[in-house]
Amino acid sequence: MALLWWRKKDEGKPAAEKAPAGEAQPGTPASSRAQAQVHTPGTAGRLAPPAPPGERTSWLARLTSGLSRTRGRFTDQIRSLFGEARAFDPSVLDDLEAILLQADVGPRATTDLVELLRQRVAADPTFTSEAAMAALKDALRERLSRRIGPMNLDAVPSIVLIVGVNGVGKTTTIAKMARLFQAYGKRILLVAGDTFRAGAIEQLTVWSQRLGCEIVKGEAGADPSAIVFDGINAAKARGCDLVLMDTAGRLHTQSNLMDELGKINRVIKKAYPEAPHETFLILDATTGQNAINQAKVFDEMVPITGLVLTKIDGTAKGGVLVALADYLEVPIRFLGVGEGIDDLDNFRADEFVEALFR
Ligand SMILES: Nc1nc2c(ncn2[C@@H]2O[C@H](COP(=O)(O)OP(=O)(O)OP(=O)(O)O)[C@@H](O)[C@H]2O)c(=O)[nH]1
Ligand SMILES: [Mg+2]
Repeated sequence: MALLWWRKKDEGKPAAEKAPAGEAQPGTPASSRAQAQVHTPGTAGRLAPPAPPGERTSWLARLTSGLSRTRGRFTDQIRSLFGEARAFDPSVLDDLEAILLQADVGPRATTDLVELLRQRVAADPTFTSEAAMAALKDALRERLSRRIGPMNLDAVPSIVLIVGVNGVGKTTTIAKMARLFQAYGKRILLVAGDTFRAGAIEQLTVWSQRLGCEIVKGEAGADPSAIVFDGINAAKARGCDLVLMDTAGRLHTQSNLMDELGKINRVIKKAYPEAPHETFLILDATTGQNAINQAKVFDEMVPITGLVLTKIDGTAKGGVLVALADYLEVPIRFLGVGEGIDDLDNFRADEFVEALFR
């Protein structure tokens, strides 16, 4: 189900052709500078290998469970408001408006959705509550799927820069993404670009050991631009498929740290003009609509190409995805629904709506 664009590329490819994580490619040159900083972990403490993509069936269950708070406040309230299999009563639309706003769906989508139902019931006196529910689901699905297209991750190596404010789940998301891509036989390199927060390098190093993937890191307090530069060269030299770059958390109001992000982006481009292939802004779903502001400010420093919503499991306001899809030009790419290594997958609008209305 996940990562369809890569599965396509890999179809028919014998397993032996896929580079196993943590094993040097024969005959690949390695710059001495990069080599000095690349760490290939041993096998101690490693996670069990990820389930092959076709067998990763538990995601819908995880998503459904992750959305339980939102379902309790949003879906269940709408269901009881609409009632069952009887003529739709337009007088409930004011209450529907309040429920949508409380779930952080945002004013634009709220107005549109309420208006849609108002028109449908006006045009059809036999319009039922069941039909209203179906219309609501269709409209949500349509709004959420507007900007979804393939990710730009065909290049080898592909560089993904991960940015966001403090504590939103950047580093954990990198580990989960690495795990997801490893299931497709991809060789991953992590770059410890957060040299600012004490313990950040160690945190990513532990993940690299558990995942069994390589990591490029420097000293605490070092210039993160130098680390990302080394990371790109190491990935090229070692034939890695995907580079996931961690960065320090920064408030969008801290102009010096935001400027640093601009510099990181420029240095990446110097080492690899087509990179970063994707820049994902990690957003904590519990932040609500402030996420829209964060996205706008980050985008001024580094062009954001996709969003990752974490901590879906911690909010009753999962409707914020609809607001993000409405107000931002970039697609939602991944959802995080828990702290576990397998609690992340691609965002798919139909699946999300299905899980929301279970
Ligand atoms: N419940 C839940 N917790 C999450 C999720 N994603 C991350 N977390 C937790 O959020 C906390 C912060 O995660 P980190 O990955 O360290 O966040 P960060 O953005 O890298 O933090 P800084 O580097 O300090 O800016 C950790 O306790 C994670 O386990 C999620 O989807 N659901
Ligand atoms: Mg971090």
